[in-house]
Amino acid sequence: MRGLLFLVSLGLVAAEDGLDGWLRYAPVPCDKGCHDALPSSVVALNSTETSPVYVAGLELQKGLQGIFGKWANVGHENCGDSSSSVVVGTVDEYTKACGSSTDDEVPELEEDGFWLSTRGDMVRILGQNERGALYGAFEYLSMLAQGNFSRVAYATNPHAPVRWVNQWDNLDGSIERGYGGASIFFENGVVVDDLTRAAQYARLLASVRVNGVVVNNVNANASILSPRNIEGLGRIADVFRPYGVQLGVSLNFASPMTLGGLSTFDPLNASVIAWWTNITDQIYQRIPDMAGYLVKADSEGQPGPFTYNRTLAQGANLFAKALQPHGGIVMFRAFVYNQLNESDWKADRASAAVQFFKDLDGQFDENVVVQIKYGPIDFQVREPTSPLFAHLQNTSTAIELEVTQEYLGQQCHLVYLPPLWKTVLDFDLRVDSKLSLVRDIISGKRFNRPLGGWAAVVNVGTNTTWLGSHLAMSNLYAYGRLAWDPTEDPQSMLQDWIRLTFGLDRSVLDTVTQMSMESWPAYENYSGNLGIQTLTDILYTHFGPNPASQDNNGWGQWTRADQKTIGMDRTVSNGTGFSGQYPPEIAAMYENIDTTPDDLLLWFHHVNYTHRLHSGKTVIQHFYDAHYRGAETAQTFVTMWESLRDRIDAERWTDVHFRLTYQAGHSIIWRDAITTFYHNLSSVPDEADRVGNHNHPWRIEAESMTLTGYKPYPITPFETASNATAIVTTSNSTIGTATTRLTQFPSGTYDLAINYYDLVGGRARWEIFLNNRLLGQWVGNNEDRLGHAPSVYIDGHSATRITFRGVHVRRGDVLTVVGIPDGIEPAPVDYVALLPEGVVD
Ligand code: GCW
Repeated sequence: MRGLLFLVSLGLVAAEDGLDGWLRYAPVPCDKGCHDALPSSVVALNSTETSPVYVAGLELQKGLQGIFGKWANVGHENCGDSSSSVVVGTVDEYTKACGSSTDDEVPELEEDGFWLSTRGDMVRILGQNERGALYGAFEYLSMLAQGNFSRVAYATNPHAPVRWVNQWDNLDGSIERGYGGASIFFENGVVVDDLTRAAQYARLLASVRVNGVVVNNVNANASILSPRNIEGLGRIADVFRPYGVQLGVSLNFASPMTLGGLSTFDPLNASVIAWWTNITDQIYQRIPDMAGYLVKADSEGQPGPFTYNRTLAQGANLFAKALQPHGGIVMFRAFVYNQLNESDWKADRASAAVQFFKDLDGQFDENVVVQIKYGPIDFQVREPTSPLFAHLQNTSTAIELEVTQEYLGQQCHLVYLPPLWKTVLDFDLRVDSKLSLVRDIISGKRFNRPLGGWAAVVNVGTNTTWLGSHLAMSNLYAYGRLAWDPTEDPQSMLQDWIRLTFGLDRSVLDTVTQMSMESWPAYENYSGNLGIQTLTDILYTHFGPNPASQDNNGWGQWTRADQKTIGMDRTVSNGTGFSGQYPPEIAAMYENIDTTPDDLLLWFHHVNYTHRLHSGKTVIQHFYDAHYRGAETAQTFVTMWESLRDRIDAERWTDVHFRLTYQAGHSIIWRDAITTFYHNLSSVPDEADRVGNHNHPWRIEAESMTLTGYKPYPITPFETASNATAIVTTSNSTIGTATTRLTQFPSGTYDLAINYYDLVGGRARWEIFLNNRLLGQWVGNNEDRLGHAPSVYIDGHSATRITFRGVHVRRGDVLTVVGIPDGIEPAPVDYVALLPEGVVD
């Protein structure tokens, strides 16, 4: 019985459903010597249960128990036993309780900073404030959980004061661009009763030193400020507070009118000012430590000061003044742009942020932070650094990143993001010809600003994996780490995360490292290359391929691709002039095609498909090759993961395996769609003869099979089906059969891949037979398992692949696919591929 209890307490029998993220405290080998050296008691120098120091004490207890099976009592009264205790508290609390000054040991700490010492008898974790002490406790536990027993003594301080996350949660419980289930905060217009998940989220965030969460969507509903919802927000803040996490609120600019019943929301109107002052005071009455507001104004249909011919600065300062007495800040989004006309060669959405904000520099109140997306358009797979960072020298700024993979595979593709983020954070804008790294601008260092920092759109949901995918959590983890110290190395942060998430096994470490580090380049390769942007459907889901959707609309995410040429001319000399928004050295680099790096060529220049890159390849051949290479890399993720089968618990292994298999299939859909599209448009042949001419010797097009109850169906966009055609059942209640005799394939063992479409609005079934023997069957239920934005169409979002491995086939065997439609899903099939081992079709 004791043994069982011990196992339970170790967490060995706990479900590995992802809920604890990287805070699992899984057992680590520790011999007797190691065990004896561990602290046997914890002293948390604050006895108030809601204080972060108290929480740190409990966390240390839980960690020691989980990692080593060692029970440590937590005391609060005195300085503890000088030997074998771990003491956690603020520097002040420590000095008081322990009667000793820390002056000669602990350097001056900045807000939220901490000092950790495992030297000497006692482990000491001292924060500049309570939050810092909690961060230190998590740091110590992270070392132990990774089997790191080294003796250390160091102080660490944050890169910037603002280290927030944004949630785009709607009050009805849905989440805009969220792929991990429903909101953990809201439901039916109000805050949920049970805030357990909110507290668990705060715990995860605190462990990576995130100090603020804006809980509702920037496309804000004014009723977030109803009395009932203010009370609800108060309850959320109450569960955040013990973790040192502050709550922020997104506002709807028109609230005084829509919620308050005023006849105006003019930011200079006295009644409007009074309304905001009053509501802000009410919030602070309930939430004295509220972090502040986040505002999206005059953007994508959101109301703002332009309605009254007021400036964005006047709009921002309205909130700044209401918050100022309470110490709150306004995060004011720079994502402001208008719809444009593509027939205007000089029109450019990328120029909008600088155009709107440049002249406002210096007009924002001191507690305003302008929150700037990393690139000038919108979270694409590659963008140049937003030039706005160079223009706001008398305004505090923050960078906005996306942990949620809106344009990057929506957590159904593995994409480890820090290497992408680093392209911007480490970018030197050369303001006044001086070193001007973006990371030094947002920290306030470069322009001597008192505020600044970080925001990441995260969008966790009720799924136990938080983001919808276990592997995607490395992005949340690394975001927090980078916001604390942007000089951290993406790979070493990743490896900490791997050890904490999957344990210390060397092959797990090496394999997940390799997959993750290869994942962003692979995704860029099979989505959009050379700075052309993610070639996804921008009008609908932002998920699967649809390059044509970029152009011929007002959204300004144009490629300007025609039969001969592609790319946006953003030069000053002949284009939109966007390159001239950078400081001179950078502007000159991008203005000149010879000095523009290949990976941003099509962002800045409009060229022939046959233009030669620095690499020596033509643009179009680069497209072809990159897409084949990217999809090939994605296939290897599956085999790499399979090598870890016995090294990872079945629950997480199976879940991740399903997603990686899906990604491998979808990467081929991406590859084929994009290469086919540009081959069709440009008519430039692929030097390797893969693209066009339906050159897929291992495929059998479904429409070429003998069909009963199935009919050929042309697909839009055409490039999202092999040969532009799939088959669908002749009605929603007719069972379809597609049959073929395998005369063209030599006898042997094959992987049998079937490309089909899985729409929302139905769970069709498919069965596959070889000579009347059932080989396999599946259900079109990805909508229950994947979480990406769904599609009701047969297109690049719903296109998917299933593979049956190791199928023995003799020449002349008969292959039959049976499709049983359901709802609106007419059991669509694109093609079947018989793949000899190692062949990617
Ligand atoms: O990228 C776009 C998203 C919108 C989002 C907007 C924004 C919240 O597609 O869903 O709206 O950006 O950042 O405001």
